[in-house]
Amino acid sequence: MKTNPTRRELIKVAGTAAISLPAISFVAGDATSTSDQTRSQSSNTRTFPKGFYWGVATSAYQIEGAWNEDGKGRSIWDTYTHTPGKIKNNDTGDVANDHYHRYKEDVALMKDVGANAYRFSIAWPRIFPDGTGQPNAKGLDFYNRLVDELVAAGIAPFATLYHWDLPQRLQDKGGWQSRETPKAFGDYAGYVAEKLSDRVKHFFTINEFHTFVDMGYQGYESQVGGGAVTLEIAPGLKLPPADLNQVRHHAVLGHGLAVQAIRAKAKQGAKCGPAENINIAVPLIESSEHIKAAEIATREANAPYLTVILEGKYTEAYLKTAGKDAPQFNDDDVKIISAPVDFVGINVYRPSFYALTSDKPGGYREVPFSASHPKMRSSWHVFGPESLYWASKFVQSLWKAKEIYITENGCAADDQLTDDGKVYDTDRVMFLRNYLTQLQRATADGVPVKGYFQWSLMDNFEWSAGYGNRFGIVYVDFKTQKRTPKLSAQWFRETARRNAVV
Ligand code: GBH
Repeated sequence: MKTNPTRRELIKVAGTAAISLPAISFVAGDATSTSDQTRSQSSNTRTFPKGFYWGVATSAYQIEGAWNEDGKGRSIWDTYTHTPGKIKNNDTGDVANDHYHRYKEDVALMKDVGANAYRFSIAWPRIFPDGTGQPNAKGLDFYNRLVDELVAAGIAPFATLYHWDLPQRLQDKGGWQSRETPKAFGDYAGYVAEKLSDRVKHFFTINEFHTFVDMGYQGYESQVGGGAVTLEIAPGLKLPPADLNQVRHHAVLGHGLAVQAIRAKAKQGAKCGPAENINIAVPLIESSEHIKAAEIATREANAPYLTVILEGKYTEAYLKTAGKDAPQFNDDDVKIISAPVDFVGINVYRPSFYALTSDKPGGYREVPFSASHPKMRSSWHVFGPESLYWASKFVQSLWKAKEIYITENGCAADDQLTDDGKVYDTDRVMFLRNYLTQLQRATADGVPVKGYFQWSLMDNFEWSAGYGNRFGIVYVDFKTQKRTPKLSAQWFRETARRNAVV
């Protein structure tokens, strides 16, 4: 193992420090100008593979605003947030970060924080105001301008086609309960891929099947230390189990139809895959039998989503447990659902549960979180950095993914602007360092993780929590729209620049 940097490396480091960088600096002389002697020796071994993407992520409804401009149709989130009592403080995304008008400033911010990739989502009702039918040229123009700006800045655009803002017109016709919605989604996906794939080479179909279906169509109980919290999002329905399972089926069918349409319409070289908040069972004890138990548990915990997408069949246990409530489907459906993908995107925030072996059928048991298990700011946000290691590892071991992207990871914090105009989010820095250490461990094991997207570039509309839960590495004053990079932005930039955990 190398302990001292070579002269060449020192020159390289000095060289990078000399490039004039924007003003995110909290301490006089940051790590680059400190003598390398004082750097942790292990930092030499904490590097990521060459060509790794260091990205930041956002989604359309959470940042764009301009909810009724340039011919955009209504989405279910416009309806939901305009219904009093649904969102904390009755906040809405009507203006949000005003990104629709400030996208140039925001692309410059991405550059400031050292990102070389950006994951954003496209608002379906901007492109097809009614969900289907005539496209709205002005809606597409916005994404053309954004993509051009990114390319000019040397930032790779990664586009998500569905981040929950379903056209209200489709919801009126049954939304994801109807088989027409996955079809309409496929058509929309093909249209966007055709128009943007000369510049956008990575498309994610659907963001978080598990979240938008289970929280949107039934309400979801999330296990945390000492109990559970109930989570709900638009359209805020409470369907019985059979109907819920049918919605789940339509969601993965929509993904499959989108994959087919992208393959048919996109320029050569465009790649696609899902972006799922994988349910992740973490082995409480890292010995082979408990690891095996957690792997089995992870496969079952994702049965209606990633497992059927990547295996082409529902697991026996899922169908057996669902019984008469199992989804209605035919063989063609599962072929479409499991159309080969180029990569698997996973959003990882926490362990779903810890697992141990068991003699009971199935071979694993879930261990509840202790009442004092540490949490981040969000009610559901159990702290568990190893989840990032095991999520990546199991996606490879279970499904032999060729490429994996961490499409989201991050945390909310009680960020305060201090008198000196800065935000010292030490908890977020702690969170990121611990999670990324576990991701580096996965890449060192040979797991093909190609990139990491920090959620989020900047504070934004955090769904039911409104603007209270700040997830950004850039602070946003929602009265003035002023953006201020936090301490974590400086940390992220340093990590991206070194391609190593710092
Ligand atoms: C993501 O959602 C979203 O993609 C993004 O828009 C959002 O802003 C961000 O994360 C931060 O919340 O019992 O383990 O299933 C993540 C939302 C996913 C929250 C699932 C609660 C339930 C915890 N969540 N989760 S679990």
